Amino acid sequence: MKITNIDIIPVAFKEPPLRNSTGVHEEYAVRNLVKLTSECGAVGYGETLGGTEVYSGLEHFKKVLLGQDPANIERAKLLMHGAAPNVFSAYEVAMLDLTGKILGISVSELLGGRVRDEVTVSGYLFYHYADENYNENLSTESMVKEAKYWFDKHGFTTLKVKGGVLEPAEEIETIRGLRAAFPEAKLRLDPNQIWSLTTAVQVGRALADDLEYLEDPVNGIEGMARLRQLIRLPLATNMCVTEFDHIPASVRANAVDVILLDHHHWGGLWASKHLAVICNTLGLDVSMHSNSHLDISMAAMLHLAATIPNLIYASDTHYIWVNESDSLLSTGKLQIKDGKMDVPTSPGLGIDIDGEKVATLHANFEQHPIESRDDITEMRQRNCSWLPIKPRW
Ligand code: GKR
Ligand code: MG
Repeated sequence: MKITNIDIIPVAFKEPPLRNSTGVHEEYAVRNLVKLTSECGAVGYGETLGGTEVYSGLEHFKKVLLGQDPANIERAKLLMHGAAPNVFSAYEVAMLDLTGKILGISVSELLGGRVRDEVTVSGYLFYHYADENYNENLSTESMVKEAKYWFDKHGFTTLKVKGGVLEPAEEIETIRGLRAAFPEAKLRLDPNQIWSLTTAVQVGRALADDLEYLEDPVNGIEGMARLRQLIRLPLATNMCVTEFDHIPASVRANAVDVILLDHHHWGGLWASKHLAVICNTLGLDVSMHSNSHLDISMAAMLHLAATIPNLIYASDTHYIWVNESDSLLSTGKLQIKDGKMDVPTSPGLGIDIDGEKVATLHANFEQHPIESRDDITEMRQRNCSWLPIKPRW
């Protein structure tokens, strides 16, 4: 088995103007797709972050992977020494997809087998401005209303609010509104490190009985460690522990309870599985992080989640914000029912990529060749006095 051709395909898809503590999402989100072809004509896909830096990294490592065996991930990792984790992960997913298709087994089977056939996902709620599909949602009232819409559509049992957008007192009200509207739901709040320690203590104490965990309320391992001594809510992170080298310091400082896996950022599916084992050994919990993504990443996330026994939390995904018309799949978007997604079972990632849809999203990219995501500049188009102040409150 040999990789005989590699295509790197930048794509762009529409997103609503979702708010976060940094600013607002641009009209288009970008991703880089990897398409590997083997000597027998089989094809495997990977997906990773968009932007020119990642694109150049993917292009750079083409030459070392051409002619290699897609089943030999460890060898590829050595040959790609120095590759950014988000570059390696795209190749790794594509190699697993390709190998699975050639062998007739799924990626989750290649990763050791499924411990679950469906994955619980959280309903990822954002405050946002209005666009052609959504009314403005910048208050507790509109957030609860929109949560009801998503709940009716997908039956989520866990809701995550992207916070750090409104005054902290208003975000406390939002969580209380969601708690009243969804008494059974598990709730999370993630203000992306925008609060001071004092604010985080106030919010953490006010919501002590309402949240399953508080995600990245304050900056850094030290900040999280100090906060952890002052509130009783579990603390989760995808911002202060983002590399294997961060784990010892965070454990010594007793900084976090939950580390969010993300195969794009941690260097692939296998690396994420290793992280889950390390967390288990250290008595830490794992959950799954998400950023704007398309169907290939969704499928990879499902296969990964299916193989991690200690992944007891619902996995985050931005997938609900992808328009049906932007799905890359011939069958349309993967479904979320009762807050769960089926893990695809056919060979490889188990999804059927429609080449014409890929071409359409690539054409979108050519019209909107975004070099790197910039929520701050986008926010300044709406509010020229906006500055990326941290902490803001
Ligand atoms: O999409 O605005 C966003 C999120 O804030 C994303 O960029 C984060 O990476 O959702 C993510 C998180 O911090 O959990
Ligand atoms: Mg987060």
